[in-house]
Formats: sequence, structure tokens, C-alpha cells
Amino acid sequence: MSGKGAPELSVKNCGDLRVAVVAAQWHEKVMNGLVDGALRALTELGISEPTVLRVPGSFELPVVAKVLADRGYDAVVALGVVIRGGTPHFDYVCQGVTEGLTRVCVDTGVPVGFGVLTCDTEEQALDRAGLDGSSEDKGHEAVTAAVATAATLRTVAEPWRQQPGTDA
Ligand code: DLZ
Repeated sequence: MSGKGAPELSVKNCGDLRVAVVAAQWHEKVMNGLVDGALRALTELGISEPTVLRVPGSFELPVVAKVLADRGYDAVVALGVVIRGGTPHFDYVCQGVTEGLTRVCVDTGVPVGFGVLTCDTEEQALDRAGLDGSSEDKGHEAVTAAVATAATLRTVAEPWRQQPGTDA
């Protein structure tokens, strides 16, 4: 998948949003880049003191994301990197984390930033990790997308229920 065509998102008035980051631990150097990029994005957005939790591998991201969403966070950001090996295990972990995180956001209505790299090689992952020399910064992107979506959802929070004199 190409990173070309990504939007320049401008997110305003989001400093009060409660955001949690959950990050796997496989592939330490790549993960350090993703977490640093996520924290940098949060600082730029004026969101201080985010909750940051670590899990062993990407397969564990959905369960923690679900609990965070249920606990009232406005947005959750999931970070991980899965690198293809010689067995089908790659496909099962990728499918599990992707479907799991999709379920979390659709079932709870809480946006989940998808900062999980699924790469054929470590070089591909390093190139997307927001490190010196990387061409992409997926941790930063995942935070921006999740916070932008939370800000959008806030504007459509059932406004008709706040209209006095309606039966809705
Ligand atoms: C087992 C495994 C493998 C082979 N590769 C990765 C990987 O590249 N990235 C990752 O985040 N996790 C990996 N895991 C661990 C699984 O995500 C999970 O932690 C274990 O299967 C235990 O549930």
C-alpha cells in the first residue's frame, strides 16, 4: 500500500480529548519510532498526559483497546508491527489484530487509530516508523487520524436530542 495521497489533517480544539495509546513490544527499534511519533503528535495537538500502555504482541492490542474504549477514552491509538516470516502465522496475527481493532471501534463508537505496520521486511517497517531517514511516520498519522475522528464525532453527538420541543 502506498503512503501517497495521505491528507493534510488540521485538527482544532481537541486539547480536552482523552486519548490512550496501546503499543506492542515486538521489534523494539520500529516500536520506539512509532511510540515517539504518536507522543509527538499528541503534544502538537495539545493533548497532555495521554495514557500509554504496553502489551506483548500485536495480537494483544484489541483486548486492551476494547477495555480503554469502554472506560471512556475519546480515542484509542493502537501501535504494532508484524513482519512476515516463513509460516502462515503472519496472516493470522494480521487478521486477528485488524479484525479485532475494527470490531472495537465499530462496536463501541470510539475511534481507534490503526498504527499497526504489516510488512514483508524489517526495512519496510523502519521506513514507516518515523525514525531518522524514514519516509513515513505511521505513529504520528495514527494519532492524528484517531483524534480527528473523535473531534468529528463530537460534532454529530445526537444534536437532535438537545432540541427542546421535539419528540425525538
Ligand atoms: C508470535 C509473533 C510473531 C511470530 N511475530 C510477531 C510480530 O512480528 N509482531 C508482533 O507484534 N507480534 C508477533 N508475535 C506475537 C503475537 O502478536 C502474540 O503476542 C503471541 O502470539 C501471543 O499471543
